[in-house]
Parts: sequence; C-alpha cells; structure tokens
Amino acid sequence: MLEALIFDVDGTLADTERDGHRVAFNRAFADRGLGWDWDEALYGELLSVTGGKERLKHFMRLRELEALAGSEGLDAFVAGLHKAKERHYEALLAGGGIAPRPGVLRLLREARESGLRLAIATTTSPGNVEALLSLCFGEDIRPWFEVVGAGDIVPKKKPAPDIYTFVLERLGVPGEACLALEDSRHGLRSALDAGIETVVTVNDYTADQDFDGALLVVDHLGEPGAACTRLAGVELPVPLVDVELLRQLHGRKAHLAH
Ligand code: XBP
Ligand code: MG
Repeated sequence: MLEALIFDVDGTLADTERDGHRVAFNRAFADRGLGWDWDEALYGELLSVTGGKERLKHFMRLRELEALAGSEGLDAFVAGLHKAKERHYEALLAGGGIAPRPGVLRLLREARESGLRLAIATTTSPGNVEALLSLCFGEDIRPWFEVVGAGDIVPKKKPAPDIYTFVLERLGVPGEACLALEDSRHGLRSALDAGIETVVTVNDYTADQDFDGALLVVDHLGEPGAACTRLAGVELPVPLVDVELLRQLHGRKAHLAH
C-alpha cells in the first residue's frame, strides 16, 4: 500500500535552477569580482554535477581556476563562495522570484487530505529547503513534511541512493511503500536505486534526459484548467497527476513500457 510521497526539491517543486540557484551563483561571483558568468546554457551543462559546492569545484577544475583559491585552499574557497550564494538564493526567494510548479501545491494538499505522509529528498542545503517551503507557497508548508533529507547529511549526493535511503530510514517505511517525484535523470537513479518507484516531471533542463525505469513522465503535474502532457508511461485518465493516479501506478509495481 502507498504510504508516503517523497519529493525532490530543485526542478520538481519549483524551477529553482535557472532562475534561482544560477542567478544566486552569479551574484556571489560578482560580489567577489570573479568575472564568471554562468549563462543558462553553461548552467545546463554544469547540472551534470549535483550539489552546489561540487558544481563549483567541477567548474574551477574544468577551467583550471583552482589557483584562485590561493592559500585558503580549494575547499575553503568554495565553501565561502557557496555560503554567499546561499544568502543570495534566500534573498531571491524572499523577493518572490520563484513560484511553485503547476500542480505541486494541489498534489501536496490532496496527499495530506488522503492521509499520505510527505517527505523531501534533495541535494540542496537544508536552509535552502526551509526558505523555499516557507516563502514560496503562499503559506508555510514546511510542517507538512515529516522528514527533510537535504544536502551534506549523507556522504554521497544524487545519483547515489543515499539521500532516499536516509529518508526511508527516518520515515520507518520500506521503499515499496513510497513513490518519489523527481525532475532529473540523476534524481530518478537515486530513487530507483533506493528501491522507490518514481514519477518524473521534466523541466527545460531535463526534458531530453533518459527516464527509462520511471513509472510515468509528464511535462508538469497539471492543474484543473492547465492540462499536463504525458511524455512516457500510462495513459492519463485525467490530464493531471492526482493521488488516485499515484495509488493506481503504485499498485502496478511494474515499470511501464514507454
Ligand atoms: C539539485 C542540485 C542542487 C542545486 C544547488 O539537485 O543539484 O545542487 O543546484 O543547491 P536535486 P546547493 O534536485 O536532484 O536535489 O547549492 O545548495 O547545493
Ligand atoms: Mg531535481
């Protein structure tokens, strides 16, 4: 029986990557006069590395910029820059710069009403999650989530399964009793390798990725009056992803032909 929904954050709850994290990174770079600009296309490439600090290090190695860290060392340099980025990110959220994706709030409400437990499994830092949940949904929805697994709490970030395994342990339920909602190939792999069937809602950065193994792939979760489109998986009885559909999908316990 389906007991819990576990949501990814970035790209799933809101389009935080292009308009949030990317912009915040660039503001932190500008503060330090680094002259780096992560445009939308470059950021899309850098998303192959999950985790902001890991992404920064990857970029510096790629462009042979490590020497800029100086005597401070690369880890400390990146940690400082990332802290500054976090402040910019939270300011962006506080300024109303990021809205939830279609259908997210509706599905969360329905899930609560139907007695499903809710949790978060994400790569981004706990502070960023708190800020998003408390500032961007019109009401503070942080208390809706029983478990928030975020950031450096596990040694290996997505696509490793660690963050989902952590959340399952905290919830005290097996993977088979849950469904994950993800937006990326890395997230899908992480959930599947933790034994959790997954529904994918793509965004501009992830639409062309390989989602083999997902139960269902849609362009967004859909709202009454704003139909979603099925990209792979079962035919949708109604043009939105609701709790009834999730329960049906979960009951099948089998990957669907795409
Ligand atoms: C999200 C990420 C995060 C954000 C930045 O992946 O990779 O790194 O881009 O967050 P997912 P931080 O949606 O799969 O969890 O800078 O706080 O790491
Ligand atoms: Mg994501």
